[in-house]
Amino acid sequence: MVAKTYTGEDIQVLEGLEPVRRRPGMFIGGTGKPGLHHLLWEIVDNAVDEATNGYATNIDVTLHKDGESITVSDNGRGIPVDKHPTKKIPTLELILTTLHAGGKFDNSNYITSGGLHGVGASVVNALSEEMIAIVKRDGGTFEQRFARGFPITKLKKTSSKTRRTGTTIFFRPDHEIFNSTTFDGEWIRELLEVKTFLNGDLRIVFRDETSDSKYEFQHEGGISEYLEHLIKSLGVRPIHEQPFLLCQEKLQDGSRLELVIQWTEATQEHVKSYVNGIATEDGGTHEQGFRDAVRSAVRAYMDTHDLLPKNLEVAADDIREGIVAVVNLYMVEPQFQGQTKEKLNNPDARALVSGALRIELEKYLNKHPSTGEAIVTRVIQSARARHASRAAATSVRRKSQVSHRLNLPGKLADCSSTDPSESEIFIVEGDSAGGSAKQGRDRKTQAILPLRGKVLNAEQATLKKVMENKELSHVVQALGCGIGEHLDLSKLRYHKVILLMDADADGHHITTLLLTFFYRYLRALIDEGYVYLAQPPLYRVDAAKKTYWALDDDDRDAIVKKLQKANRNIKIEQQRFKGLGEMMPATLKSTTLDPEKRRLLRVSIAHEDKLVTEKTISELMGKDASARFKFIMKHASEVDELDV
Ligand code: 0R9
Repeated sequence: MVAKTYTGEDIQVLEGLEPVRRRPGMFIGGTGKPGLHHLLWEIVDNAVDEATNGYATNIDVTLHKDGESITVSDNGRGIPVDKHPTKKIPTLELILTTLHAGGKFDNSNYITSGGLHGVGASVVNALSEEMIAIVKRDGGTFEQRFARGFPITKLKKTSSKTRRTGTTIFFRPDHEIFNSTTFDGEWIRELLEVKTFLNGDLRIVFRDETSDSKYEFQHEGGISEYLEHLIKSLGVRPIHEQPFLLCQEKLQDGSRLELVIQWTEATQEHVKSYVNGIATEDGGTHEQGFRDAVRSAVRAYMDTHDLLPKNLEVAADDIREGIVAVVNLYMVEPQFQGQTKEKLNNPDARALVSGALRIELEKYLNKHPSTGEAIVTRVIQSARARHASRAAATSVRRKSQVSHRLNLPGKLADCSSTDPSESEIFIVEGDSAGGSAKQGRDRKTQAILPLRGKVLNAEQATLKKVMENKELSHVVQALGCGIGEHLDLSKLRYHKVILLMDADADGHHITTLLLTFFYRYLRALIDEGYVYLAQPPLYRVDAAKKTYWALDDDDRDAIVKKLQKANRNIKIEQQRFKGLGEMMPATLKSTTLDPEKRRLLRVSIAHEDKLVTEKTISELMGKDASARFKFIMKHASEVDELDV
C-alpha cells in the first residue's frame, strides 16, 4: 500500500484545544481509567497506522517507573516537520496543537483509524501536563516540548547526523483532568499483543518499568495465530481441524476484510471484531454482516445436502454456538456510535462483510465436507439441547409465576415475559404519566409501575418505616428480590429498573429520593448496573416538517440555533412539556421507551465516593442543577462511609 506523499497543503486546520480541556469526555469518552488509557491507544494507533500502511515495522512502548508517563516510538517516516504554507508553523506543531488537524490523506490509500480513536495526538497533548515529540527525518533529529497543549519550546533540530527515521512521543497525562493518572501495565500489555496479532508484520516491544518487565510481541501468523491463542485461553476444543480463513484484499471502496472462524465445543459464541485494527467491543454493522453470512452459508449448506433431521427447528443461535472468530475490517471513514464509541455504524459494512463471507464460506464447506458435517452435527446438537432446556424452563416458570404474581401491587402493569434479562420496569411519577407509559410500552418486555403518593426519604427512615411507605413497598413487591440483608438478586424480576420522572425540579426530587432508597436498601441493584434513569425530552421543536426533541434548555437552544443558521427565516414551533402526562403515548414511546431510540443513563457508584451515572452525572446535575440532588448524592455516600 502506498500513501500519498504529504505536503503542507494537505493539512486542514480547524480550531484550538480549549474545547478538549473543557469537555474531555467528548473526546476520550470520560476521565476515568478507560479515558486515561484512551490517550495511549490514540498514540499507539497513530504508530500502528504508519505500520499498517507499510512504512513502519517496529513500535516501542515504555511505561515509565512512575506509572504515570509513557513513551511510544515508531520507525516510520516521522511526522513531517516542514513549515505549513499558510500557518507558518511546523506541521508537527500544527498536528499537536490544533484540533482535527490531520493529514487529508488520499482516502483509498491511507486508511486511518477514525472514530473516537483518531481524534488525534492533539487531544492527547491537550490532556497532558507534559508532552515531548521527537522526530527523526530528513537526516536530522527534531524535538519540541508542550504543556497542556501549548508549545513551550520551538521545534529544535538537536542533531543533523541521523540516518534513521521515526517518531517518538512522550506524554504525562494531566492529573488536573484525570481521576487517577496511573496506567495499568497489564491492560497495556494485552492491547499491544492484540495489535501484533492483527498486524502480522508488526513487532512491538513493551517495557513496563513499574514491574521491571519487557515483552516482545510479533505474531507472523496474524489472526490465525490470534484465533489459536483465543481458543487456548478459553480452554475449549475445536470440533474441526482447519479454521476457515478469509482474506479479501480488494472489496468495494478500498475496504479489506480478514477473518478467521473455527467451531468449538464452547457453549457460547466468541467473536472479536475490529475496524482498522481497533476493537469494536459493542460490535456493529460489520459483526451483523458476519452473523448474517455464517447463518445463511451454513443453512444453505445444510439445505443443499439435506442434512437436517425432520421437525428440528434450527435457530441462528444454534448455528453460531461454539464459534470462535476474529473479524477485522479495514475501511475508510468508519463511523462509530454508542457510549464508548465501540460500535461500528456504517450501514454499508453489513452487506460488505456478509457479501464477501457468505459465498466463500459456503464454497469452503462444500469443498471440505468433513468440516461441514462436523459443524452441522454441532448445530443439531445445540438445537436439540436448546429445545430440551426450553421445555424444562417453561414448566418451572409456569409454576413459579403463579406464586409470584400473587404479591404484585395492583397498580403494576406487568410485562408478559418472565425472563428478567429481557424485562424492564419503568417506575413512573403520577397516574397520567403512568397511563401514557402503559399505552406506549412494549407489553412483552416493559412493565410500568406508577407512583402516586409521596416517596419517603429513606435517608432518615428505618426499614420498618420504609416498608410502611406505600410507594416504596410497591417498588419492593414489584421487583420481587426482597430488600436489605434479605436481598436475593436471583429473584429480581427485571434487569433494567428505569426511573422515569418529569424533567423538572420535582421530577429530580423524586429521582433523588428513589436513588437514595436504592442506595440504602437495594444497593446490589446499582452495583450490578440494573438501575437506570430515563431521559424524557422537555421540548418538542418543529421546523420544516421535521420534529426534534430537546432534553433541556441548552439542548433546545442548540437545535434552534442550528436550524436558524441553515435558514434564517425558518418557522420554528416549540412546545414545552409540563409533564410526562402531557405527552402522547406514541411520543413517549419513540423518545423515551423504545430501546432502539431512547438514551438511558446507567446509575453507578464511581470509585470516589460519589454516586454518579456512567455517562457523567455532571451532565444531569448541570442540566437542571437542583442543589438538593447534588446534596443527596453526596450525603448518601457519606452515610455509606459511616456504615462501613
Ligand atoms: C509514536 C506515535 N507515532 C505517531 O504519532 C506517528 C504519526 C505519524 C505520521 C506519519 C508517519 N509516522 C507517524 N508516526 C506520516 C508521515 C507522512 C505522511 N503521513 C503520515 C509523510 O512523511 O509524508 N503522521 C500522522 C499524521 C501526519 N503524520 C501528518 F498529518 F502530519 F501528516
